Amino acid sequence: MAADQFQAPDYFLLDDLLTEEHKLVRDACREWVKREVSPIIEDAAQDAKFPHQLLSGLAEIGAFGPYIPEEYGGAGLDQISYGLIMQEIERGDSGIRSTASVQSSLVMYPIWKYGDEAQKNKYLPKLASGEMIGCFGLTEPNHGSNPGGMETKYKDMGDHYLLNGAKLWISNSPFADIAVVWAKNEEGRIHGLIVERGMEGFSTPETHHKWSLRASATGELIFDNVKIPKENLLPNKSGLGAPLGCLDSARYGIAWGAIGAAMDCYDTALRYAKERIQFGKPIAGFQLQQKKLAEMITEITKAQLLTWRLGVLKNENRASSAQISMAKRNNVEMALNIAREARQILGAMGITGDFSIMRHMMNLESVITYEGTHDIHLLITGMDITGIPAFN
Ligand code: TGC
Ligand code: FAD
Repeated sequence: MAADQFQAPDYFLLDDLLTEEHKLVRDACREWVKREVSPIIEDAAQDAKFPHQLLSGLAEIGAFGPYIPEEYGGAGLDQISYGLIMQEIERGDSGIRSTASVQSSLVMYPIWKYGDEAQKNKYLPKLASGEMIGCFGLTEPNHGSNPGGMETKYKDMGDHYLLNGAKLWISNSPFADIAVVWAKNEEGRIHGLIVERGMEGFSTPETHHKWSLRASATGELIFDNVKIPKENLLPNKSGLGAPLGCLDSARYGIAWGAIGAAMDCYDTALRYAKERIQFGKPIAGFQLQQKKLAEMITEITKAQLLTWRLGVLKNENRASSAQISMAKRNNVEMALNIAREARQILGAMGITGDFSIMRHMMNLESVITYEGTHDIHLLITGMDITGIPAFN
């Protein structure tokens, strides 16, 4: 793959809206992605291998628990810094951003928000340093968009719980040290449980042959009479709102991340269009190509503004779940459309691994499905504005 020449578009001078700290955090991540991710990511994706060597670097740039308080090992940053970190990592690859999203928002967040002091002290510092990697088990073979119907269940056996069931499509599961798993108790109430690798009856087979997120490891979580110590139940929140609350945080990060993938596709296509000569002049000089590029930068700019405003609201604890859904849905579709158009600007070269565009495009086919499908986020907006749920 050619050297990473990425130059971030900032058409409306949005850097003026960022603090010095935001820019420092963002620039450090940007440099790290150029140095550590770009040179190896194409091979990792082609080989369908998660690049484990990136884990310590992700921890060093603060990508594991950016907004978790420093007393628990997190970086203690605000929500805009968190977003910018996700943007920069996904500029490199959505699969690497997935690992950071899951660790921060789907593993550290529920332990921080719903766990007790002993659980926070036991797990959060190790998760922040990357010494421990986590995954999040909500989706099941028969329950994707409707997690409330989950069949995974646990029984109170007096001195421990007994967990049975299965989760599917779980990012990081094949190598995670712990899993935050959502299961129903005997009354049908959903609770979170921390399941540790090595517990008898717990296995994590990998899902192979993906055309998308190939540099991310995806797998199952299988629980066959797994004995869970009682102290591993997250005590401070139950019900479907508990896992959905974690998803709000992860979906927010994805809204930023998708901008990173879009910026990379736009920047690559713009550079290529200026260099590629056909009919005696750069293809960037043809109106059809300019239309594509002009529409891309317009859509990126709109997404940047929407997402920055969402970050401000999030910092003030005023961002609603429906606003987060709108941003996730808009930005992922925007990025996928830009990836498809950018791919065409590169002609045949666009289908090769010499450029990042096709990898982003295939990755985004997962991003538009996970953390709530494109349809589900539209229905969340529909419910919010009409007051009528149309899910069933
Ligand atoms: P509903 O009756 O609407 O709600 C049940 C309870 O949850 C509350 N709630 C929320 N709380 C916090 N945040 C949200 N976003 C919330 N949405 C709803 C709600 O107030 C209610 O609370 P309570 O106290 O009244 O019980 O639930 P429903 O069953 O009708 O479903 C609604 C729906 C469809 C929106 C929801 O199920 C949904 O979002 N489905 C999509 C599932 C999904 O996103 N799964 C993602 C799995 S994790 C993943 O994909 C990780 S990918 C990681 C990576 O690699 O980056
Ligand atoms: P389904 O729910 O079966 O949906 C199929 C289609 O029907 C979709 O187009 C959907 O929009 C549509 N549909 C469903 N319900 C409705 C409705 N009411 N109205 C209109 N249309 C509807 N999950 C985890 O728990 N943890 C993870 O770490 C994780 N990582 C993932 C990684 C990857 C690479 C992928 C691809 C998925 C991951 N997921 C994870 C699962 C993901 O969250 C689910 O795939 C997603 O929620 C959709 O569920 P489903 O695939 O079962 O689709």
